[in-house]
Amino acid sequence: MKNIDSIGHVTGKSIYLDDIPEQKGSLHALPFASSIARGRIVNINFSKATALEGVVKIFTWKDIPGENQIGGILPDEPLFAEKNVDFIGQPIACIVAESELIARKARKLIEVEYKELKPILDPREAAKSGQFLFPPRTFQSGNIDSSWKKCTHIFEGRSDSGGQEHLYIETQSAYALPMENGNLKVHSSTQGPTLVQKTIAKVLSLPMHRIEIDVQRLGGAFGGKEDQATVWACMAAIAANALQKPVKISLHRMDDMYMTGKRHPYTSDYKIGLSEDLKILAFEVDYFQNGGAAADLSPAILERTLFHITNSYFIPNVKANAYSCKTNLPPFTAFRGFGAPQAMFVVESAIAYAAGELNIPGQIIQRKNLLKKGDTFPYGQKAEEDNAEKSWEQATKHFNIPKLSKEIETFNKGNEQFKKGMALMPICFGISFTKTPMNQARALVHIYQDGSIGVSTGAVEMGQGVNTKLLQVAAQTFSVNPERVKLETTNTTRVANTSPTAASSGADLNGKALQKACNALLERLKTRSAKLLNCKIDAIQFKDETVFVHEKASKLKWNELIETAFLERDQLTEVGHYATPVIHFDKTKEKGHPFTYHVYGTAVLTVTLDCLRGIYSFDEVKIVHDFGESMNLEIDLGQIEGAVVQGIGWMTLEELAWDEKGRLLSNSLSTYKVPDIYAAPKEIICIPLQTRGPELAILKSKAVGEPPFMYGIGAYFAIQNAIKSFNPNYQLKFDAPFTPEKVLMSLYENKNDS
Ligand code: LUZ
Ligand code: MOS
Repeated sequence: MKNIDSIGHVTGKSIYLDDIPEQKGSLHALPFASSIARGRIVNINFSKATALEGVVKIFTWKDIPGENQIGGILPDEPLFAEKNVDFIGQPIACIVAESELIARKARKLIEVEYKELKPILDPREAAKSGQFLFPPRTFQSGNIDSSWKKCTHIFEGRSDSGGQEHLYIETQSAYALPMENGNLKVHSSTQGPTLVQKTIAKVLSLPMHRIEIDVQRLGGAFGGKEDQATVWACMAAIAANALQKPVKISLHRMDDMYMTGKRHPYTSDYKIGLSEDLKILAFEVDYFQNGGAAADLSPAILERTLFHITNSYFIPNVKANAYSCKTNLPPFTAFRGFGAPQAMFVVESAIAYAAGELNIPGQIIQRKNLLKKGDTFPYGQKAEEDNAEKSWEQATKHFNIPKLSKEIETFNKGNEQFKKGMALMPICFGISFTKTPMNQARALVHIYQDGSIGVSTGAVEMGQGVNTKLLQVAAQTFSVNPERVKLETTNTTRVANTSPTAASSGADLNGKALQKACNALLERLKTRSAKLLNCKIDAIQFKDETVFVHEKASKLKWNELIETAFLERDQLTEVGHYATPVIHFDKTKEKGHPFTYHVYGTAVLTVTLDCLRGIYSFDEVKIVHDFGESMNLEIDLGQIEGAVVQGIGWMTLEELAWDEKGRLLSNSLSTYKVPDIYAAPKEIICIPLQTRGPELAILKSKAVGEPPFMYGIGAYFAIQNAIKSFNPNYQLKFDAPFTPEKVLMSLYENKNDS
């Protein structure tokens, strides 16, 4: 089954927010933001801007009818700054004009006088002065203090990873339309329609039922539109409500880049202890998350970091403290992996450091410590599968890693200027929102009189192919031609109280709800069929648009059955509600069973370094991945390829830079480098691990959105291994991204034979 959007996308016919035809009289909104990172607004003068012809109104916090508060988890984030500003890019006002161009001209005419304070940008500095966004959390298992005595080898170090710009192709956008009786309809490029609805209701002081959110599809999101689509939708809604005119906002790329939050940079201290035979006995870590100026999703992200302390390893004694540090940068937010990649980079750093000190390949320590079925994670859940070891073993065999290692060794012996490096990267990622109540979804299914089917769910299509998977679920459950099924827009009046499409769980949660709705309809149709065919209900089956009785095809076809059922006044509409069973978590003990299941896999990455220039290219990424039983391998492989390239980008090229005033320097695509086709690995091969998928995954097909991102972490260690073979005096460092500049410096640090 091909992605149902492929043709629309390549022909340019797919509708994104900015393609929605504008109503006559539509106005355009443009945010005006703080140009200092920390301080007080002493005076603002809007008079020149307001006087410009075509400017309709400039909105500030004073124009908010309800609460000036948009914090999703903690109420610490105003929509518009009142007296104080906490980051460059923080909205102060919103200019509404007859065109975007006029709004831009007006923006230049706003005069602000600030009283500036020195910003805090560094999370360690924030931690020293006790600047946290919320209290720290600690996860513990075993007994860390007594375990150090049992260790033969103990190593300590530091590991840092940088942030990451989402760079969704479609920037943040919303289009708000006033409806009759003071109601509002808002098109929003959001992963979380209900969050947008709820927050607009709050800032307008209206009940939620007056606000309708509609989402056709997003041009990418990657977590950047889980919470942070709300800001812009609120601005459009406030203006549309006040002016009773349609108002559109669509951020310019450079505004989007400097105003919105990104992946959290982390800086961490670790201590790792190993036995004589290289079992990791103890692991202790302090994570300092750079949270930015407001909490946003940081509490949930910090929690997911703590759920991934040990990646796919079993470590009996663990202690981890996690701090979310308040800094004067835009609130950092969800990004594919949601804090887990940051944790995994730390444990992989610790293993690489130990291996370096012991002068052995990192793979030996990695292999010895892989999780087995029945092993307990630090948070109390037990591993239910052996897929960490299985994927490692299959990767070793399929890709002949011993031979690959030899080839690399030979290559490196014969080459002065070019060196190759290899790394293995196992992953283990927990599937479910870590906040248990979010693991629910609903679906609404109509069968029309002619036998065609309309499906609404809470899932948002953002290029990941969730609509195709949902269409498959409906078509398969009814056993009808997929062409009979249409996926409707995601709309809060059809499916209410949605969780954001996030945490890799859009297809699982919404697919299960959809299955339930379809099955309820099927039961009714079986009853009708049994009456028509004069047989027992149990004898009825549906196959290929035909009603079967005792495994034999009857004359009754799907569309005739539906037509008759309608004339007999059968109910042809159903809703399905799904709440994931099994999961629970006790925050007072930091123990429980938070995940429905885990996704595993092993990647091997190889890189070639140009040791004269410090540049590199990835030769191949070869993966054995645990899909469960993939319901759509093409879509899943698309997710793998995209995630691997994005993960490699995070580890290598993508470097955020701010100056000491907190100004984003990497504020455009000329200064912020994302992987292009040349930076992508020359080859990505992915072999499905032979497993039976879990019942709790939709059609036993495991969630695939985030886990493969973390294969990219191996890129760092592959580069590091190549550097080691060029410069034996290189001191191991764990400070991602490993940009060509850093690689070049590492190649020649303390190099005495050149
Ligand atoms: N979003 C969220 C997520 O709200 N909770 C989560 O656990 C999560 N995990 C991954 C990505 N987004
Ligand atoms: Mo996400 S990081 O919005 O699944």
